[in-house]
Amino acid sequence: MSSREVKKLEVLYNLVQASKNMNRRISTIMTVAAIAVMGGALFGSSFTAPTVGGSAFEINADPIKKVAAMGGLELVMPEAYAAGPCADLLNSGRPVVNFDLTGVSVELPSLSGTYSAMTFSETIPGPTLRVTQGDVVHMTLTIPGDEVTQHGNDMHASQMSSKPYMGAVNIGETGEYCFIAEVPGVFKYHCSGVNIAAMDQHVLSGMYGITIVDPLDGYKRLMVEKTALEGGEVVKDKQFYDADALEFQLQYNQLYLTDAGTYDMSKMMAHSTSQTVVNGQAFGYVPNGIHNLLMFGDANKNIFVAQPWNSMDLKQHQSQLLFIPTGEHVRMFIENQGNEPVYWHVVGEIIDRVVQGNRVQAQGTETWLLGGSQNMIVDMVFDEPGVYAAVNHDYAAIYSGAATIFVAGLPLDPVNETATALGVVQGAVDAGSYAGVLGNPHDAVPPAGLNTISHPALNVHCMCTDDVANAAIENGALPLWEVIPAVLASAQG
Ligand SMILES: [Cu+2]
Repeated sequence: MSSREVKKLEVLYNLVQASKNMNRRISTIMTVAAIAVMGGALFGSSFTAPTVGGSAFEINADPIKKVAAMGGLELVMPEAYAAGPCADLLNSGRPVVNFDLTGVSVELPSLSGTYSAMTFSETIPGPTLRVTQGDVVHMTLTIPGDEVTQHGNDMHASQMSSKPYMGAVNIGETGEYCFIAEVPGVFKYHCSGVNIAAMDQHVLSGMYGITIVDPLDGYKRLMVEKTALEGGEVVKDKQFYDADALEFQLQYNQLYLTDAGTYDMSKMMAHSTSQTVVNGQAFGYVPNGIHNLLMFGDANKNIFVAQPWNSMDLKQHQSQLLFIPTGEHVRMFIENQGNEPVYWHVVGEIIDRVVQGNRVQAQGTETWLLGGSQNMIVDMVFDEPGVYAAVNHDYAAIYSGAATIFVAGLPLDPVNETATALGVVQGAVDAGSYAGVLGNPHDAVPPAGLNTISHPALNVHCMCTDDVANAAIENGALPLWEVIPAVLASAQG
């Protein structure tokens, strides 16, 4: 970048600062953009498909054939959604939260090309529902007239008979049911297939999400074990953090795919995972070309071992990093949506607390196991600036996609130096993390709840359609793939 271009960016930045109080979103966009062009290089398109899986496997297909011949594992649930308890609950005087979903089959990208995805509302995972304990949830599921199959929705936050409420909704129709969210915690919801038949295909192709039920009296403050030196003696020095926290959501699942990108039931039966996905994407929270540029001035010089989603051309599917300040209470809502255990661990950190159903399950643990359809709320404080990887500590899962990178604090000296040189570092310093200039991926951030600390900015990242990405932009998330080339062009013009 020439000094003239740097000067232009300085002028741009000053303008941004002047208007900061008037328009925070624009300010953030410009600050983000200024940071992102510091390396002065153009972005290369470098989608690279790592080899994943591919090993031959042999199983006895006879049971599968029998299941298929039966038409699936169909329970006797002939009704579609009957008239449920909605009328009474909607007029009960409790707060009512509407949750409207559509069942839509779409093509979405994976590491091995595109695949036949099934979604709730064109995004994987489906939208997160967040309510307070005691609220009435009014769920509707609409199947558009041009959809290829029926769908259902089983919400684990409810306590009601699967028959008749969770049966299949016909194409072109809308089903509904209502329930009181009585138990706080994180709860899976998932397509129940066509009255259970093909439920595995629908869920493992993307039809899942979570409900967060906040405890009626809010979350608990966090205690973290520390020690201190007092008069030459090591003594306990417990640290306490307010219940308010910076929040993330991570959902784990597998893809079982044929070479043609369709669901492979025989691979599922053999537990032969094609890709391990976190929020619908394998390696979706790792560095991309922007971060390469910021670190080394070269978009194509990868700074992480696996960066399959580097290019700006990938838009909302470009991978993004998760940024957090050190010394802050971080709350993560984690669900195992899949078919394999999740041994949840953060490389370089200790899990300060595990909560399920608003009851503490563990404190000071290195790893916590989630079986299929199991959840937890993790409370952590990242002590030291640095780069941390949240993994499923099953090596097959790590190597097939379950590595999620958090950057705590402002630990990357090359980035800090260029930021300082351009005078745009303040956004990051104010936020205590690079989220102050690049934002956090919006699909990793749940809706705000009772004890939520807001993120300084969000960027657009999701395993979703362009329509969903555009809606996120409308809501203020930053389309980095548009912002950065635009300011690059401006700086060079
Ligand atoms: Cu479905």
